[in-house]
Amino acid sequence: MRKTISQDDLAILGEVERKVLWLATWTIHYANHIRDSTDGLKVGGHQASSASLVTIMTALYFRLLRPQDRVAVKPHASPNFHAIQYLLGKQTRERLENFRGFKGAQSYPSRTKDVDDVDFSTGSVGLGAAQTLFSSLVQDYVRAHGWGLHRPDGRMVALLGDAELDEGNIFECLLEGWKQGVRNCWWVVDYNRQSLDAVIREGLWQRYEELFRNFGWDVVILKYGSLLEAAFREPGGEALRQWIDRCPNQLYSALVFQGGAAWRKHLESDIGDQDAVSKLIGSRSDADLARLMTNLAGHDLPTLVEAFERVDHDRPVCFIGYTIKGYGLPFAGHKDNHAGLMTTAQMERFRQTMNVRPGREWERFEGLHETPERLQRFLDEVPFAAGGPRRLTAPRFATPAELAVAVQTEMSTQTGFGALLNELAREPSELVARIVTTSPDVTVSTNLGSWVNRRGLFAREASADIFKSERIPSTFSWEFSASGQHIELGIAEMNLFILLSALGLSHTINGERLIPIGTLYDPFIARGLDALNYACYQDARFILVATPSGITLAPEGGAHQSIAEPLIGMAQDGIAAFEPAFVDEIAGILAFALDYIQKDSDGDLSEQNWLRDETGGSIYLRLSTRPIEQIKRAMTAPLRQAIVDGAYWLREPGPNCQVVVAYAGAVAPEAIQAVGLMAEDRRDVGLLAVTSADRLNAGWTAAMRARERGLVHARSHIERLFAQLPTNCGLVTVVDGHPATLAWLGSVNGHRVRPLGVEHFGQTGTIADLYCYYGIDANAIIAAAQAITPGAPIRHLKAM
Ligand SMILES: Cc1ncc(C[n+]2csc(CCOP(=O)(O)OP(=O)(O)O)c2C)c(N)n1
Ligand SMILES: [Mg+2]
Repeated sequence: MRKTISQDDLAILGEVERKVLWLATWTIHYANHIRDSTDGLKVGGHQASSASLVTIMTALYFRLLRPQDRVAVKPHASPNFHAIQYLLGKQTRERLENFRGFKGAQSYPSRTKDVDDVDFSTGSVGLGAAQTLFSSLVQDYVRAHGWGLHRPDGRMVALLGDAELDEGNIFECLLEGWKQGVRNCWWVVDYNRQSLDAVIREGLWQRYEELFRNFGWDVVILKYGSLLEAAFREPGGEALRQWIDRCPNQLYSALVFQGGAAWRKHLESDIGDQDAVSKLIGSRSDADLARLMTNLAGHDLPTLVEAFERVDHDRPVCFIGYTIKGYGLPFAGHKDNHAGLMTTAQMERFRQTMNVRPGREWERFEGLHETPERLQRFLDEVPFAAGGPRRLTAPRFATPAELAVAVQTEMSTQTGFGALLNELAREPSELVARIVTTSPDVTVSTNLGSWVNRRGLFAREASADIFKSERIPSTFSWEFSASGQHIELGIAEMNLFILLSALGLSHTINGERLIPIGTLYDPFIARGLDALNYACYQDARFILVATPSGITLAPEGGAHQSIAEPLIGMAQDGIAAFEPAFVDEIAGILAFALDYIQKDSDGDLSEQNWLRDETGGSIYLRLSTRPIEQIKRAMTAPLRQAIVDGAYWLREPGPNCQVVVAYAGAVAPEAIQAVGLMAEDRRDVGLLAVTSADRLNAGWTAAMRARERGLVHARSHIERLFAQLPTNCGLVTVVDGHPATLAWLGSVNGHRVRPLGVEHFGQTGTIADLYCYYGIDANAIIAAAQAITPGAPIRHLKAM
């Protein structure tokens, strides 16, 4: 084996490895057995899962990684990460003591909730790995555009559990990565052959190897440690190697758990009749034999360092590192160890083997052989920590207060969005240069075509549109270049969201801000929902445009109708959802969005900024393909503000108002029509245009909380809008989505409410057919109004 690490360095790295194992294990133990926990719930933690990655993480963090590298750490290895940062002076003892507690070190590494410079959050398995892949692509995007070239290329590294590879999004991103020419991406698989429930199938490493090679990755199998390799060179060593190679995962795990005597018994009965083997085994004590047999490469520093340092190319690499779950701990290898916690007695024994004196558990150099000075010097020189804070910043780009768009008599919100982007594409501003659009194979059908025609598709290597060079007429130019501003994805919504997550963190990861806009069909938000949630959790910033939506896409297919998405928009933390009806509204919302996504979110959200107007977030626009008659009006500043705040009166209710119709989105014509028809039979009817049920609702709940806490004058936008409504007036709400989206409006001032919306789906038909069938047409609105308000029958109800 090529020696790349001196004995001295190895010795000190070994000390650090012991320390990481101790601190991570102790952190979990402390939270469960020592810290006061009054609610009776086990704090939990995963000592076995964490221990599995200690050696690999030691080799990476204390030797291989550079400041420009970025890492997604397997969720249950979070204690290792925090321990490493503690050793490097980036994590506090208080937070470690408060592991899994309120404001303590997080159960899974968290960009937003941890303070010790987590690069990428993890938790939902599979997503962190995909994040590293897309972050490599984004790094290439940024550099290809000539930005951030003063910084060296970073490697995006994922530390994955082997069972994470069961997640479908892993395969989706591998294929996309292959298409986009991913590089500078390393995945290190913690191949402990155990998942949560049990020991995993035999021979998975071969499947993995073929899979990764198929997608153009280099694969490095790290199986045996240096002790085992040396033993294989002894007489009888080859037989030992064959025995291990044939040993089923379950048996191997069981023997790891049982220890030296069990290894001896099995080896002797299987291959002990060979003289040489018998000597090889016999010359070792039980403890030595156990140490030898568990010396897998994933626990062997020289092997790991050598393998990592040998990589001399930028192609993606998958390392499959054989490990033992719970390595170094009493439940190592036991199939039930996933959530197992060491008992106090076990911890006491472990403390003794680690040379840690009681009361000195948090001391960084306690129990190590090297002098504190030497250890400190080593830590001070760790390359990974040499770069200062890992969280970069980037200036914000000025945004226009207004966006230009030519509003036609009839337009859909989707065409309006396309027209707005087309106008933006003409602008030579720095802001527009930073816009990057992306779509999972629905670029044209979501109206991004003209933007792409002007700004081009991105690829590191240029390729021409052959249809164009062959002079075949086509509406769209499909030319790729390094300066293109659209990233075309295959049809995988998971990939869309993780790419948005990577693009939307570029300011903090690459120090170069991007303005990401992603489009997809509204129902397929559900397909990538966990990835969307993940992107929001990391505080990635992007604009999501979902179109078409609801049953309004009528003939296009019942299967594509979305019902729950407006509720997702309201409930999803970190994203402000809008459902406009008119194109001038989108112009206002988009101008707001371009600014909102650039705002800094340092610090906690307070009651005052629950709308995140100070801290910003991402944006979700739910649009439709239904052309509707546009309102000719001058956009004023107060109207624009009301649109952004979530609602405005399209028809102001009079002092004796009996009915208010509140609508959102594509059903505007039905609401307008119903209000017109009711006007003769109900007094002072009001028509409320809701542009964001999400912001309207968030403002309302925030104002209530504020008042409960003593800010008696706090008023939300919806409370101000409803302030003059008589208490006996009825409220009909209507949306092409689940009725609960607007039903809460009745609670604002205790008005009687009849929420209309869609609760079932799946029929094709014309818009009129479907609105009638599902009860969101003008007639349904009138019927609802009649049912909840006193007075004579509304004549038009019968007429319709
Ligand atoms: C999407 C998702 N589903 C389920 C879980 C619950 N879960 C956490 S870890 C785990 C299995 C871990 O196995 P592996 O990846 O091999 O990690 P190990 O602990 O063995 O290192 C599961 C099912 C999760 N975190 N995320
Ligand atoms: Mg595993």
